[in-house]
Amino acid sequence: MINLDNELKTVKSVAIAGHVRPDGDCVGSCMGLYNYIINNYEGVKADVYLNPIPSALSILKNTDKIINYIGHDVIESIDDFPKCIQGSYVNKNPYDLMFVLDCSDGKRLGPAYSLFKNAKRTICIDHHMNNGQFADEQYIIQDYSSTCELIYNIADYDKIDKSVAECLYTGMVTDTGLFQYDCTSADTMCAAGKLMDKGIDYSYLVEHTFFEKTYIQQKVLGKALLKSNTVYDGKIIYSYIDLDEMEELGADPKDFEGICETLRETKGVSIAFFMYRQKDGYIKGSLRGSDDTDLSKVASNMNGGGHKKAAGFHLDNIPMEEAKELVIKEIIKEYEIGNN
Ligand SMILES: [Mn+2]
Repeated sequence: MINLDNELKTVKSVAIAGHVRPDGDCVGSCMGLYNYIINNYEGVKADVYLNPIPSALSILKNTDKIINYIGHDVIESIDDFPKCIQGSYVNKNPYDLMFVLDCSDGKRLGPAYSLFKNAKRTICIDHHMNNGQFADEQYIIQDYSSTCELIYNIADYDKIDKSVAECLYTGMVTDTGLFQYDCTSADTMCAAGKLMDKGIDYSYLVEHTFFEKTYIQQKVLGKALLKSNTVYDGKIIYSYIDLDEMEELGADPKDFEGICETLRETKGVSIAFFMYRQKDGYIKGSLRGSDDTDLSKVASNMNGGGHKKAAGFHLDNIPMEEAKELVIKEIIKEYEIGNN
């Protein structure tokens, strides 16, 4: 296990990054670690690099300090990195240490992969099943609740202040579906309780980072529910939104968060999937399950990955009808392995 304080004692510059299209656990772990460092290690210069974050998460302290990069494609060379940065500041000097958080594969860093390749030493902290162990040092526990819980484990409790606790708590809430999914352990609950002891306003955090939706998000959800269908004896439910519908509703991909979870809550359903078409024509989808079907395997057969009960996939520019048939076939294949 990594000792955070031993790592931080010997370095002067630290970069922190997570996966592209960051979610609550990704932002929570990056900002939790960032606030931990700047609160406790005066001599260390820390920078966080992420894609623009969901606006609800901007209530977390110092998210305005994030260096935003645009785009999701991998950049290999540090010389090519500055062009995807908003604003002017890019440190091209290699960082002494880079933390890669909530990220199963270096390439999932997208443009920040160039920082990773440039860094003197790299540490990956993650809980994805298919983590490729690509950094110099790893702290990976598969199917653990969240990267935030792993950060909590390696941090010194006395050095965690309220701002760090808010970040870590938010990430744990996100990845456990408010302590509901079975990645939630007794240790998770103990960690959450100890974070509450730091004086965080957990009701406010949960309301604004977990439940709150914009009006457009509500309308998209309504559309997706109305359009949904069930197959395989009602065990599989799916829905999708194509580009013309997105335009009609004024929606973009960040408005689709949570739709798949809501579909899965349907009585009798074991597995839900939701798909939408990206501007480039490619299809992006998410999978949520509640039985023994390994959805990370379903997703990895379709250019994706994730966890057993929550995963994501990518398909080519094909008609939605065709995509739907393909995904159903892949799910049923894995359903029969997992549930027999
Ligand atoms: Mn996570």
